Amino acid sequence: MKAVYSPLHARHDGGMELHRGELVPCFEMPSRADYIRDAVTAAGHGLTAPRDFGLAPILALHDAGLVEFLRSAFDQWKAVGKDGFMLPSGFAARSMRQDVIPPGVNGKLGYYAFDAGTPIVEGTWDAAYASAQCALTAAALVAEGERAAYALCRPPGHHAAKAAYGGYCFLNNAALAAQYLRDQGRATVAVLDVDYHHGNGTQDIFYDRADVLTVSVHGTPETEYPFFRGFADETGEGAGLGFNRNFPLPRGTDWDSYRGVLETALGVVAAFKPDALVIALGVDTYENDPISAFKLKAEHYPLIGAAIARLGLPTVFTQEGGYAVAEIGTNVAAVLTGFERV
Ligand code: OKP
Ligand code: ZN
Repeated sequence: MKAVYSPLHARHDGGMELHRGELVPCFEMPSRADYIRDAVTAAGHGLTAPRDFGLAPILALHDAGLVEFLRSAFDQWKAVGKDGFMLPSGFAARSMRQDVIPPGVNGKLGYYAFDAGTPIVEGTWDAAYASAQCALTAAALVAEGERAAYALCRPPGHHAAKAAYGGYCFLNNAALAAQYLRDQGRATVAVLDVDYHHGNGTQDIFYDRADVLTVSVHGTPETEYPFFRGFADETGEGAGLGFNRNFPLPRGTDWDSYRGVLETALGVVAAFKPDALVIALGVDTYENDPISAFKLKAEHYPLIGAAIARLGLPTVFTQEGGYAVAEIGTNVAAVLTGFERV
């Protein structure tokens, strides 16, 4: 399948994240995309550049204030004499006002971010915008008749909510792909998130809608990021009630435990009878991932791809996590190859 790739991802670089009490170089680093690009190319998936769909699809899903902040954040940072990377230092947690949008850049960081692990650098907007266009382009390829397409999104997107960013994510690439397919006449779309971390942003964006089913299989928020979303009792609201499903799994989950839950999640997707599918594809379920705790091995990624393919749906893959950098490319390519062999 075609792999949509932009070199602009590399502009998002140089940030540090607050990780378990220490400032460390961001695990979500540019070399991730280089390894993936090389591996998917070697596996025969041709690279293609993204088209530019502009800001309209982004503003259709995300709060205008968030988008304007992401666009101008680093300029605001420079205007107060700062350089390097931006992290928030205070959040609107319980007891704080939720209705105040602070006028200053440090307050806005805390208003729009939900963690201190997602640095903004000078090139972050350019990279996030290009990443979103990669997802939209992959969705367009599928809308135009391709069986499947892969968006090599970096930065990732599945944690980005309507009006909040975090978890290395700024714009929700998988949601943009799903909405694009809806806008092109697919009446119903499912998003299945197989990243190690709960896809809280995608859940948030579609939580009150019945036309887009969101399903996520992930490390339990009882111990795993993002901690405050991803529980099994989050099933949607209003018209969307019953159209969100979460499958939290404990640390240490191996393939023997994972495979059955994946089949259950795929069964939920199949029962919805969607017209198209978006896979939020993280390979941080890998046994050697430095920030995750599942035990999947390289040999299991083709099986995941094949299981997805058996749904028989037009499918867009968006790249999400995966931080065992040297193995991320081969694990991603293995999913795509496993999919195509069915
Ligand atoms: C992104 B994706 C917070 C650090 C927590 C966040 C992990 C984000 C994973 N200070 N790290 O789902 O792979
Ligand atoms: Zn993840």
